[in-house]
Amino acid sequence: MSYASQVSGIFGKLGIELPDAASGIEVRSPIDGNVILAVPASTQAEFSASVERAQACFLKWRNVPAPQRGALVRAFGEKVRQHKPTLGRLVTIETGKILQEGLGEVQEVIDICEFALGQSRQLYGLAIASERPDHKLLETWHPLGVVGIISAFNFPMAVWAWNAALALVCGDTLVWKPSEKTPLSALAINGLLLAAARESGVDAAGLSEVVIGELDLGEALVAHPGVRLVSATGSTAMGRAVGEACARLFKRSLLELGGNNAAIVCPSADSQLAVRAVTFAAVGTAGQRCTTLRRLFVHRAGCAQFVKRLLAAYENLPIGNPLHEGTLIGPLIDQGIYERMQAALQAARAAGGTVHYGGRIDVGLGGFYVRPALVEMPAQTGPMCEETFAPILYVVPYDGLDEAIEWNNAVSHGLSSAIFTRDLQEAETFISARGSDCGISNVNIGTSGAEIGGAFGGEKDTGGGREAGSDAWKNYMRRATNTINYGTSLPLAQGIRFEV
Ligand code: UN1
Repeated sequence: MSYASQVSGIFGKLGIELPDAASGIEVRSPIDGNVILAVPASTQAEFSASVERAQACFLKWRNVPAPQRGALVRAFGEKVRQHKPTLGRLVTIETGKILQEGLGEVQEVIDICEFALGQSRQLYGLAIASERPDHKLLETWHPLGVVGIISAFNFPMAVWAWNAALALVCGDTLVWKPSEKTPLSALAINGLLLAAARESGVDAAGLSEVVIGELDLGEALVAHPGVRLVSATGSTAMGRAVGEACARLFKRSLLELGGNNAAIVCPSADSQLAVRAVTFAAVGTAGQRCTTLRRLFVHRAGCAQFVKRLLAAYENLPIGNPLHEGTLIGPLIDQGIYERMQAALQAARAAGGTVHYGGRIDVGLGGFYVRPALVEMPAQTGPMCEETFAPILYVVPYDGLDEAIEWNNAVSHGLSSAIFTRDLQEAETFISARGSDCGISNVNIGTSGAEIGGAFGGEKDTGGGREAGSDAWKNYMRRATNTINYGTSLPLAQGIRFEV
C-alpha cells in the first residue's frame, strides 16, 4: 500500500480531515523519497485570522480555572494514548525514524500531558515577608497570551506537546508553525487536541491553530504583535534570527537550538554499557536529534579497543525500512542532509581524520540511507567543531580528564553531554561548576533520550531556553508582584517620609 493511502487511512482512523491535496507544500516520506501529498500553505490572511482567533480565545481561556484546563490536557493525553500505534506509524512515515522511536515520540506527548495535568494544580506563587507592618507581598502567576511555536522535522509532535501541554494549563492559546517537512504529524496531533476540546465542551476555536508554510511564515509569527512568546526549536541560524527579532519587540523567546554533544569514556567505565549507550546516542534517529552524540573522547589507554568495539556494533546495524521491526537505522530526512553529511566527511578527511563507513546504502526503497560514520580524529578540529545534523561520530583520545572537559566545552553549542566512569571524583567533577557547561550533563547514560520531567535545553548557541519539566511552566506565564496593605496607615518602603 502506498504511503499516500496509508496516511489517508491513518487520518480516517483518527477521525481527522486530511487537507485538500490539489496543490501546496509537497510532503514526502523519506522512506522512499516519494511525495505523499500536497498540503495547502497558509496565506497571510489565514495566518492573521489564526492569530486573531487565538487572541480572542485567550480572553476566555485565561478565566478557566487551571485544574479545569488541566482536565482538557488529560482528555487530550488519553486520546493520544488510545491512538498511540497509529500516531507512531504516522511519525515514522513522515520523518523516517524507526517505529520504536515513533512510538517513543508519542509516549513523550502522553508523558508531558500527565506532567502538565499535575502542574495545573501547582502553579504556585510566593508569599514574601514585607518590611512594612500590616503589609503582605505576593508573587502571582497569570496566563501570558498567545504562544507561537516553531518546531523542527525530527520531533514533529513531542516538541510542540512540551510547549502546548504546559502553555494550555497556564491559560495560553497556541499558534503552531510545524516544519514544512512534517505538517501531517502536526495536523494529526493538533486535530486530536481539538477533538478532545470539543468532547470536553471547550470552545476549540482559536485554542490551538496550525499554520503551514516556510520561512516567511515563521517570520510573520515572530513579528506579529499578538504573539507574546515564541518558542522555537531548530537550527542556531534560525534561532538567532528569531531571538534578534523578538528582542527588538521585547517579545519573549524560548530557544532550543542545535547541539554538538560530547561524551567522555574514562578508564573505569563499564565498557559494555558505554558501547551500547554511545551507539544509541550516536546513531539513533539516524543522527538527527539535537541531543545526538557527535563527539567522543576516550582515554588513550582504552581508545583503540573501544573504537574496535564500536566499529563492530556499527557494522551490524540493521539499516532499512523504519516501519519494519528489527530495523535500527532508517533514512535521512532528505538529500540536503545527505549532502551535508558527505561534505563533513570530506572535510574530516582533509583535517587528518580516518573515516569509517558513512556512505549511502541501497536498501531497495529509494530514499537516503547511510551507514552511520565513525571518524577517528587526531584532535578536535575541522567539522568536529560544528554540528552536522547527520550520523557522524568523531572520536579523539584524551590523556587527562581536565583536558577532556575542556574539549567538551570548547564548541559553540551547549546542549547535552555525558561521562562514563565508575570513579566518583570523575563523575562529580563532570557535573560540577568546573565540569560540563551544557544544559544536560549525564553520568553513565548517553546524551539523548531525556525524560520530560527535567528542564530540557542548553547554553550558548543552543539558545538558553528550557522546556518540558522542572519549572519550565514559568515561561508560559507572566509574573506579578502584589503588595497589599491591610492596615490603616501608609508606611512607605525604604523608610521614606512623605507627609501630605
Ligand atoms: C530534539 O532533538 O529536538 O532528549 C529533542 C531527547 C528527546 C528530545 C530531543 N527527548 O533526545
